Amino acid sequence: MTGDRILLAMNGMDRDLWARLLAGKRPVAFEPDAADDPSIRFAVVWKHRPRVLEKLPNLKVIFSAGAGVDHLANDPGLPDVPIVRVIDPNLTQHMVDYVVWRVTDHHRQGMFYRAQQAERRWHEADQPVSGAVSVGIMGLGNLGRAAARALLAVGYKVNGWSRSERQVEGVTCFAGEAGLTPFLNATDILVVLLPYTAATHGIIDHALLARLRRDNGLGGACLINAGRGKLQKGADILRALDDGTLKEASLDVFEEEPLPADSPFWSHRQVFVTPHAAAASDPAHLTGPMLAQMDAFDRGEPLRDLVDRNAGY
Ligand code: NDP
Ligand code: OXD
Repeated sequence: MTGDRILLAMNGMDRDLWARLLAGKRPVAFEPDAADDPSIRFAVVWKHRPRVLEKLPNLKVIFSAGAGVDHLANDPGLPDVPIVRVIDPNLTQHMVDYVVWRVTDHHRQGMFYRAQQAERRWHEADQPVSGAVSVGIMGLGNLGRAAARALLAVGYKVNGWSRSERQVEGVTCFAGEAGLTPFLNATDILVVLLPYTAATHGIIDHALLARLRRDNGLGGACLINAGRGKLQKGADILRALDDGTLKEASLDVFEEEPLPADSPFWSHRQVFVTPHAAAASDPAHLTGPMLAQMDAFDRGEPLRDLVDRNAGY
């Protein structure tokens, strides 16, 4: 136990549970009680109130309580200290489970069969085998690579797209602006696992969706977005669904969350909605590694899972 306190500045997460799990090892303080507390060297944050961290005179490291760090961009006074983000096997496995579930559901015509069951209709749809379906993953990071490995194990062909050139065994990799069109042209089911940055804002628009492969054994192209809502233009997705550019979509994230009650996505028969639930941060799995990183930092060892502030992820 050290004399330092960890600041918990969280909105939309159960900070009391986080505090209970951290407090046995290091004392915690809550924002706003600890506004300019010199004993605070570490802050664990999720959608924190802007300008609270800049008041901490001895802050050394910010820990994002999630894998995505776009929530930090809302703070114009973010101190210039290292930012550690979540890379956690439990969260990764949840995302892999979600992606495999949604890909196999679109592939095996889940929406068609659920609608048919409601009408008590007995008709067998054409069904390509997984090896005849290409899944394209936008974002070949920690989550995208894990999802790719699982999809390959099921039997799908897998394409991947990233900012820099990547090599992932079994995956046909594309990179950058030049790689985007060939990546999309070779993809039947698009899985979006990108971070939200200035460069990815609104990237999932009608023009991008129009480049997916529609002439396939599935009867059209499908979209799965579990990255961030602001990666997509919702109105373009609706237009793409209505004009046949897209066959179906599974959306876990939305431009506005919670999804407003009057959003057309709720009742669209080609859309499957989940409430940003693909892979939640579980403090029971995350606090141990965070505390271990704090101990390592105190011993002068390098931090892991650091955010590149220039790239924004
Ligand atoms: P990583 O940082 O490990 O990977 C990000 C990937 O996206 C990298 O491959 C990166 O390319 C690529 N990328 C970033 N910017 C661009 C760009 N402009 N053009 C092309 N590729 C780009 O992130 P994770 O895999 O850990 O997480 C991805 C996102 O998933 C998170 O940022 C978060 O938004 C979301 N998420 C959603 C959850 C949910 O419940 N819905 C839960 C957890 C995370 P390169 O390899 O070249 O760096
Ligand atoms: C995350 C999330 O970024 O839950 O971890 O969205």
